[in-house]
Amino acid sequence: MDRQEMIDRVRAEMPEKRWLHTEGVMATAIVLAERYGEDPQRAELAAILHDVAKFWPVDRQAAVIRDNALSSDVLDYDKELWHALAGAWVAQREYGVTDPEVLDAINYHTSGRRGMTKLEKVVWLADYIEPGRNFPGVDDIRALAEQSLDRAVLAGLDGTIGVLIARGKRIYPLTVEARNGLIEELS
Ligand code: DGI
Ligand code: FE
Ligand code: FE
Ligand code: FE
Repeated sequence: MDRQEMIDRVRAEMPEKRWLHTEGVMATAIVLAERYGEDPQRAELAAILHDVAKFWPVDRQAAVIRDNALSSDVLDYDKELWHALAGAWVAQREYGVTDPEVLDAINYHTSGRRGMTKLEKVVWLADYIEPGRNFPGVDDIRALAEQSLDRAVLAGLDGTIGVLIARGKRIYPLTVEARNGLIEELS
């Protein structure tokens, strides 16, 4: 499938507002990839597809996870986490993506995980700081992203975990592991 056909198909899966977010993630992922020595084309490919399942009914997201024996422990945690696993599966099965690192970048774009690859960090951070995001603190992380990929991802994880704690929600263990791993990498 060529790039434009993929873009047209993904765009049709979501409201226009979410497509604009995806375009922001694509552009930001390319910039970060160039800055930190990752392949911009692979970063863009993961970005195009990262939220492909975001607007599916949650039952359909859960069915993909359950029926294909993906990490089913995620079904015990917030539904916001599910579209990432469903998206990676769809990227492989319906969009013909074969690059395992691109598939992992989609799969872990919400939770993160310990020992994230550079490509995973680039996509995770691009999702967090693309120009359409405007939550408190995002400008500080945009500034950090110019200095250190690891420190910016760590700050983003701190932000997400802080919001989950403030809302009284549980934290998916891979997110805690992602944060612990980055602190170890940085020390
Ligand atoms: O799909 P997006 O909105 O672009 O962003 P995303 O895929 O990073 O989803 C982030 C949402 O997931 C964020 O609002 C917080 C929520 N969430 C719920 N539980 C967890 C979680 N995020 C992480 N990283 N870990 C969790 O345990
Ligand atoms: Fe997402
Ligand atoms: Fe995210
Ligand atoms: Fe996103």
